[in-house]
Amino acid sequence: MEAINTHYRTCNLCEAMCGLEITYQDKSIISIKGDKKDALSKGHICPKAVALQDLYHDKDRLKTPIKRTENGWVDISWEDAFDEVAAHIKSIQKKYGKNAIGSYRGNPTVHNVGLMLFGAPFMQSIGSNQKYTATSVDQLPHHFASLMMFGHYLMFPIPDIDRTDFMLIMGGNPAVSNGSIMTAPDFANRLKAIKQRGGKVVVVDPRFTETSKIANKHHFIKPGADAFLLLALIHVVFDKDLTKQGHLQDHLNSWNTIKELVKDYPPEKVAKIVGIDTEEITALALQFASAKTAVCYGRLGLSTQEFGGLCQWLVNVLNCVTGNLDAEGGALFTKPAIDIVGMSKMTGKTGSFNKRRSRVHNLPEFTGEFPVATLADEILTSGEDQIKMMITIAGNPVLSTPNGKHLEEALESLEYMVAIDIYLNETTKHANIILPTTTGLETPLYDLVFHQFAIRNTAKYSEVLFKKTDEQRHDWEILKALTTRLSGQENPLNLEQTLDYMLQFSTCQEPKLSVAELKKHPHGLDYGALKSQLPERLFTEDKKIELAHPLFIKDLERLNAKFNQIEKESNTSYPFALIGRRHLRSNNSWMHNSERLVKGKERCTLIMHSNDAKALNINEGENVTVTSTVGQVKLPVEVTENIMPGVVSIPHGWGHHRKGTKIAVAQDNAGVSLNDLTNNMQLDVLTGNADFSGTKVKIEA
Ligand SMILES: Nc1nc2c(c(=O)[nH]1)N[C@H]1C(S)=C(S)[C@@H](COP(=O)(O)OP(=O)(O)OC[C@H]3O[C@@H](n4cnc5c(=O)[nH]c(N)nc54)[C@H](O)[C@@H]3O)O[C@H]1N2
Ligand SMILES: Nc1nc2c(c(=O)[nH]1)N[C@H]1C(S)=C(S)[C@@H](COP(=O)(O)OP(=O)(O)OC[C@H]3O[C@@H](n4cnc5c(=O)[nH]c(N)nc54)[C@H](O)[C@@H]3O)O[C@H]1N2
Ligand code: SF4
Ligand SMILES: [Mo]
Repeated sequence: MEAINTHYRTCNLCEAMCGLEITYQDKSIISIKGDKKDALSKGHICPKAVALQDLYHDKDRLKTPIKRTENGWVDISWEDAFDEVAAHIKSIQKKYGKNAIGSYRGNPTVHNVGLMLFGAPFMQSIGSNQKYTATSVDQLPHHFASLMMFGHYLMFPIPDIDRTDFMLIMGGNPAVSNGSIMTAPDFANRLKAIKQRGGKVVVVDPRFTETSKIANKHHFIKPGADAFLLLALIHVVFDKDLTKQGHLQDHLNSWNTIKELVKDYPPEKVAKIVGIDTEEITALALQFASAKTAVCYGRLGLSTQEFGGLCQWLVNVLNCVTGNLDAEGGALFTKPAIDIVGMSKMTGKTGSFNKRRSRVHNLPEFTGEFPVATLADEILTSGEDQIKMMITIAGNPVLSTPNGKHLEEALESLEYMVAIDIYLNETTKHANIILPTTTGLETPLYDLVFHQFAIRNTAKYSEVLFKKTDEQRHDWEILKALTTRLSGQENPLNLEQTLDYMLQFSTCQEPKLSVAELKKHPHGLDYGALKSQLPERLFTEDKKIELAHPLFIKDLERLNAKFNQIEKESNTSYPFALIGRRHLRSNNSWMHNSERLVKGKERCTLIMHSNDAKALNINEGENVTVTSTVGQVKLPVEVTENIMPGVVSIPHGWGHHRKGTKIAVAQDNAGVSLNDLTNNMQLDVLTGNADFSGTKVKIEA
């Protein structure tokens, strides 16, 4: 027996970047606790971190490549697997053209430094423009707004939560999700601290969420109506002369255009559609604009709706016209040690929109990718550039993208599919070859992305805790091996060397950092709170913020048409609006194989308001059928007052009943998939992002 050791690392499961203190002996974990000395998280963790050990010990996890044959899955050596995959990519491209290879990269990609650094060259070596990621079922509207307003798709304004006096949270539930596009571990206590220093927290959400419970005030809102509310809030700010330009006054384009545009949206006009009284909307705007500092934070529920692009634009506009953009206590831009945004000054990669359109549904490209809404049809529709082979990397789109059943059908029709993943699950079971990777405790970590979205500038490198076995491969090793075979050139650098290169290349920290230096600081390095950086940081040509890009102005026509349509509409065949929800012990679709996390009360339930339940004669715990235009599921009901009447909620990421997977615990706790009800053709036409907030459904006992 070895002695008991302590290891410090960052949790890779969500965006909060919590520091962990792990005690272990040999290959057994004794405890996983929050690292009190961590530069950012100061000891906070959630139950998922403890389950990192389950992931490490999970018997269902794949460790070596498997290949599908007529007699089922068989083992295959790494070298044979790499050769076979590369040969298929080449032969399919020879037969059908470069674009016949489609790819989908999922959420854990951004939590995995190996996938981040070796993914781009791999994609380049394939050279197909049929690229898809989870971005278009998530934060695409944020990128869109940043590109149009600040000239860079990654320039996200981050709420200065620790110094603000007023926080308006729309479409986010950070008390459960632990925050997103805002790395702020221990969100709940940071919100409580706002109240303790005399400030205010207001939540706008169709559900009275866990975050709402902490807030001073919660407003129910009808799903999809946020753009109207934001326009009305900005209307009041202008109408009552509460605008503030501050240090940005010479750097704002289209101020008068915004002022004119919002005249059309007084609170009394939108109140009914939004579901919030005129007086309440006006009061909210007045409180926001007159607070010493304030910040509006709009997250997933605002992005994944019909007007996601407009919403994220208007959130930025509200912050800007009240003097809270690039200002302490408002929303600030970051400058991390590896500054991907800053590096674009040299690489020129600032994002792109509409450089080409997708083949089947004519949807716009964004920064090299197409909306995943169209993926299934790009596989199923014949013609030039039809996808014949798919590569999925760290993604489970069968459960995580709208109309999953349609995608299942598409994946089955492929000539060939490869999955780089840790499980044989709902998506990877369609592959011909699965290339399994190390994960969690077996991998090193430097959060390239989440340092860029964090409320403080910090830097931290986590070393491997448990060395992988000789037969395992890291994600980056797999990508590198395939890239070499495709390009004919071997990249001489390994992961650590590549990271070192980036630390040297990045411009911010003096003296320059290195991996060796970071290793000396296992709790991370703190470079302090965010600071004002505008106008210097802007990537727009004229170094000004574009407050009213023509694309947004044009999209208001679509919003206005919606206004007139809702006025007339009475959709009786599908009377309920379906929204999603997250749970502290889930992580999208893939942590349900941990007994520790799934045990206890069933969580894949339909939440429904008691008045609605009564009207339909439905009792707590009863099974109901939920039907949308694309599918049907059956699940138990939870009756509550904590959701807006007319709105129902099902968590996403479940539906593990599908046959042919190897995730036994998840299968025993299968639930149903929300995305068997959502419609892939329901999207934000402006950005191409999926719209699954407010899917129309009917409910039967
Ligand atoms: N209706 C509805 N749909 C949603 C959402 C919603 O709120 N409602 N949320 C959306 C959001 S925000 C997101 S981000 C997407 C997520 O969409 P996806 O990324 O497609 O789905 P995940 O469930 O995160 O699947 C992650 C996959 O990566 C694998 N994996 C885990 N760790 C590693 C690793 O280290 N290496 C490799 N190679 N593989 C790994 C897992 O086994 C799993 O197959 O879902 C979206 N879908
Ligand atoms: N425990 C846990 N943590 C996670 C994840 C997880 O699966 N589990 N996933 C991670 C990922 S990938 C992401 S992107 C983040 C997401 O983090 P958040 O953005 O906090 O996402 P959600 O918790 O889904 O919160 C979205 C909220 O929007 C509300 N909503 C739905 N429709 C509307 C609408 O039309 N208007 C308004 N105003 N609100 C609406 C929902 O009721 C919900 O409360 O969480 C991350 N953290
Ligand atoms: S909040 Fe996120 S980063 Fe922190 S321990 Fe939980 S899953 Fe890990
Ligand atoms: Mo996400």
